[in-house]
Amino acid sequence: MRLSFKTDPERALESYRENGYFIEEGVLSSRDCEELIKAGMDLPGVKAGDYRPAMQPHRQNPGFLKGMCNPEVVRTIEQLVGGKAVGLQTEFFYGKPGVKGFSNHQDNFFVEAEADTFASAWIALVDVGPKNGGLIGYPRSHKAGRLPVRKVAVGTVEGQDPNANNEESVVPSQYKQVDLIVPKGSAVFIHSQFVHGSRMNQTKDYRFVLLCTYIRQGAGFRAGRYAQREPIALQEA
Ligand SMILES: O=C(O)CCC(=O)C(=O)O
Repeated sequence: MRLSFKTDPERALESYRENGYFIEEGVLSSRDCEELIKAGMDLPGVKAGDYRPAMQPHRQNPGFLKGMCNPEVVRTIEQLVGGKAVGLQTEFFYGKPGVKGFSNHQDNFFVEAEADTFASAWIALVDVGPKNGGLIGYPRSHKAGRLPVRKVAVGTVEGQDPNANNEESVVPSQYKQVDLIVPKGSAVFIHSQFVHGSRMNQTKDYRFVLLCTYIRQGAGFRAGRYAQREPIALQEA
């Protein structure tokens, strides 16, 4: 049987602490996924033809908080950050066919929190794997501390987050890349220092994902000019 926070939270937490990430299946129902996709497709930006990920979409439609405040996600996140959590950011990814992925990065490069106070839940709203813009990760890389970055020559990519390809983490050679296979409705819990990126979507279908990030209540973080993070109370709208 697959390891799960639902049935064996201690071993699941151990696995997260060892690897820097954990895939929890069956977090959102198919209906929840469809509702979030519909909410994403109803945002004014995409209606005007802008397929860049929608940053903080809950500020336009509080319905996105249903994903962020999912009780199972919040319960798990509070184990990962070691106490009561607040949300910091929602981001809805369309993953338009052909769009280039994210360069390798540690989420904490952007957020500058204390390492163990900050974690993300990357929630797949469709099945996601290497062909359709899947995540790439480097198991145990969260133990390497804050890694240096180098500039990448790609710059802004149409249909992608404007900060996705400005720089990339320099990953020490002992960490080996793996592709994460994430069924629809599953959450990938990501440690603040876990190096990850994503592949190009080579299919004809959109790759819908809701990314939610969280921090231990009271811990420091960088608001950021683009994301403009501020604490979000974790009560369902
Ligand atoms: O969904 C993706 O393509 C990658 C997103 C990501 O890693 C991030 O926003 O931190």
